[in-house]
Amino acid sequence: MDIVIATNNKGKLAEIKKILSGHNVLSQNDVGAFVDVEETGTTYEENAILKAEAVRKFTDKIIIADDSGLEVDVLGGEPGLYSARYAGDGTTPDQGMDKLLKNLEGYSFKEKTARFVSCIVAIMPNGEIHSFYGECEGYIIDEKRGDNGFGFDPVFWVEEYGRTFAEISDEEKNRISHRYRALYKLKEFLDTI
Ligand code: ITT
Repeated sequence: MDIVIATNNKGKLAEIKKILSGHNVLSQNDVGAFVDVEETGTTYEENAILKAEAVRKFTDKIIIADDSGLEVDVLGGEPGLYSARYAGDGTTPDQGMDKLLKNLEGYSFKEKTARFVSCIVAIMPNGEIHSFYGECEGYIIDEKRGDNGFGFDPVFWVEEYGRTFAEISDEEKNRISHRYRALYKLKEFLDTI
């Protein structure tokens, strides 16, 4: 099955390609969709739909988009929906992590529970929309560790491996991640059609 991924995030694209390896996965650029939508939605699902819809005029294949975020409990769920621009528009993931570590100063490790959340939306050629969710629980540590992955991976520590998402391999992350869990549900759905 041909599937087009609506994202400008290279780390995300690489992950999705690996997880959906049984399918022919194309990037939005592969179908000439050089778009970058404003994420004005008030939920992950709304934002994922905005991204997928923007690619729709370029292809009649299945389009999927991910909207995701990191929710930290003692920060009331922040940065959440605003994870990509936590330190302001146009800032780097490194700056986002610096802001997060600063806001979490003084909390103990055990208090810094957090989860990554992913909403994967698939828009089918007939316009039907299907949404799938995945979560992964962990803790925010007080320094950046590891070079793999992207975004907040260096500060997100998971009990399963006793390491951060940036210290484990792609294969290890793709066994437990929020995105894997949402994509697994998408894969099950695609198997039924
Ligand atoms: P697209 O919208 O083009 O897909 P984006 O990076 O802007 O790319 P989001 O709006 O969904 O994507 O923002 C999600 C942010 O949440 C992302 O930029 C990271 O900061 C963080 N994030 C989500 N999943 C992550 C993961 O697996 N590892 C690390 N950080 C992640």
